[in-house]
Amino acid sequence: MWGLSPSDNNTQINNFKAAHGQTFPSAGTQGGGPAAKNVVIAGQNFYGYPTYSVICPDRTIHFDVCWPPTLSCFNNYIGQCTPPALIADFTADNLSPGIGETVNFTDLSTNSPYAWSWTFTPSSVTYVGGTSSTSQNPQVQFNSDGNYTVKLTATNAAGNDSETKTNYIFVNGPTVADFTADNLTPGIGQTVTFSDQSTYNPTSWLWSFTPSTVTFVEGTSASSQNPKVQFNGTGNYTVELTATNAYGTDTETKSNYINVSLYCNAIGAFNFMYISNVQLGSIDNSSGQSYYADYTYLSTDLEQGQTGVEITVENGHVYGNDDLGVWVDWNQNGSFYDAGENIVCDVNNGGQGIFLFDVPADAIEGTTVMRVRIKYNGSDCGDPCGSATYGEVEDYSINIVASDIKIDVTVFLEGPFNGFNMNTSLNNTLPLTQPFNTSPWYYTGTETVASIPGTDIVDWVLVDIRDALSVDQANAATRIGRQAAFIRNDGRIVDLEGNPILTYTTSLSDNLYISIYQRNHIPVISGISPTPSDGVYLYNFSTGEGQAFGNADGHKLIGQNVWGMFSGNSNGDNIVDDSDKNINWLNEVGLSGYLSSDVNMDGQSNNQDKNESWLPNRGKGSYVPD
Ligand SMILES: [Ca+2]
Ligand SMILES: [Ca+2]
Ligand SMILES: [Ca+2]
Ligand SMILES: [Ca+2]
Repeated sequence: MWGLSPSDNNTQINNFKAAHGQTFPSAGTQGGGPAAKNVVIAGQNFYGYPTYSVICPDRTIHFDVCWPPTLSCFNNYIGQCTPPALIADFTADNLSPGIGETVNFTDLSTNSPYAWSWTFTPSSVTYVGGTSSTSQNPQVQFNSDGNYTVKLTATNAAGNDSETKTNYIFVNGPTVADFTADNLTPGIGQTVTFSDQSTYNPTSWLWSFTPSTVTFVEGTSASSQNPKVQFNGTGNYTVELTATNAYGTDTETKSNYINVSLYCNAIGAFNFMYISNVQLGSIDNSSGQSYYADYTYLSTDLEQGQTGVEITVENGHVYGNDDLGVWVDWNQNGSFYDAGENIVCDVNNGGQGIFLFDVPADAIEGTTVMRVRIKYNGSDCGDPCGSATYGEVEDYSINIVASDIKIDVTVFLEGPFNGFNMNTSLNNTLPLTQPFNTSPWYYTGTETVASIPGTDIVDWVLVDIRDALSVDQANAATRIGRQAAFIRNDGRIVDLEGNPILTYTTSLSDNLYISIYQRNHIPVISGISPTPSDGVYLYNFSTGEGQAFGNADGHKLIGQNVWGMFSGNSNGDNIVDDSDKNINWLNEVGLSGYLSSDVNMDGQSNNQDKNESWLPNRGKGSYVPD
């Protein structure tokens, strides 16, 4: 504390204080005035009445220094005081500049410094703006990236002081690309989050995966900083990140970084709620708590398109808020995340019960995996992957088998139709192996019989089933089944044993259409799609015009309320035209046997076939979509 007698006129005192940067009140008084305040000498409060004194900051004091109290008078005494110590300090206007960017340093040292010395470690800096290492407020550019430690030594009359700020300036340079992932061994379809670890604040990113069979999810993309990625195949994926900032571009490649397995890992924990029993089809498995248990050696068959399948899960230690989730990998891609694969999702409901689900018609045939998880107290039934704090996960196998389509079809052939039923003149001459392995059918089926299953058999037929939204779309590409069968004299199509139901091992997505081929009649396709009754699609082409696509152009009224397939089509293609006569008929006319041009199927090829069957139907064509 500097002090002057307050008895001096205030102007003089204030001038003195201002000249010396003094803000404290002065102390002391002329004799007879009030006692000095806040003055302690040698540990004792000072109660004297000094006159015209100078009190130094270290509280040494000079009495009666002069009269009158003028600046020139006091200066000598003031000079005898120890000057105030300095505290060095500084700041900078940018702590993370780029290389070559100018940073302004500002001296904040106290108590009137008059000299400065700046030191940068490392020393690779350039002073600009006419400043130098001895400027009070230097302007500095940094020549390389990384951390710089800054030291200022400032000096005043009392001596000097240093302030060192370690790694005070971080200089951005060209980015160095790097990254991590939160799961290096995901299952197919499990989401992996990548985290950019590139240095020096990159501003753009480009991720690439090899193989490229990945899907960016949750709104991220190949140019996100932290993309979320699902892997669509098993095996190793190499991951590459190219990061760019204002100073450069860098690429980090991690070879075989992600190893994708067929099914993700999943596990629960703690011996509270657990799966104590699972029943599905032929599976009935009781178990204790094992956090994760692989029961994929247990399998049950489910049919494609099967509806109302019942699954029962029991919880060995029920808490009211337990959750149950069941997933089946219907498309057998190793992931439980596909649409429709979470077949049971029961939340806050004891984690057990009996549930119904449907097997998708397009579930892939063969063995797939079902995952069951019980966990505790969530707002969802859990994730098929990963760990839960409580509960258990169990895996089972499901064998998806094709569903059967059974059809019972009646159709008449114009050629052998006699007004009541069909003649069986060819029964003795029918081949024992299906006759459609030639033009135009090229059907490669191996249907063979030891003997014709009945004397009422008229001929072989070839029966397609097609799966389409409408009959006009039911082209050959929609065919889901084809087999050779026999047609009986009452029009019923029978299998190789003579049973009137044909079974196809396949499944249907849309509508079923049935098309019938015979060697020398025009093929037909069902004009409407039948619905099954007791599991059998019943269809009778003969009962009406609309029963065949094309109506009266698609088939023919051949008797009293009986519709049948056009005859005259010797070569079995889609039209009755001159080639049926000029090639097939002309080659065979006069012969007997199992003949293509014997279109009335009486065992002989002659003028009757040409004149009564071929000629009236000449120009008729098939409505079966190609
Ligand atoms: Ca269990
Ligand atoms: Ca799947
Ligand atoms: Ca023809
Ligand atoms: Ca004939």
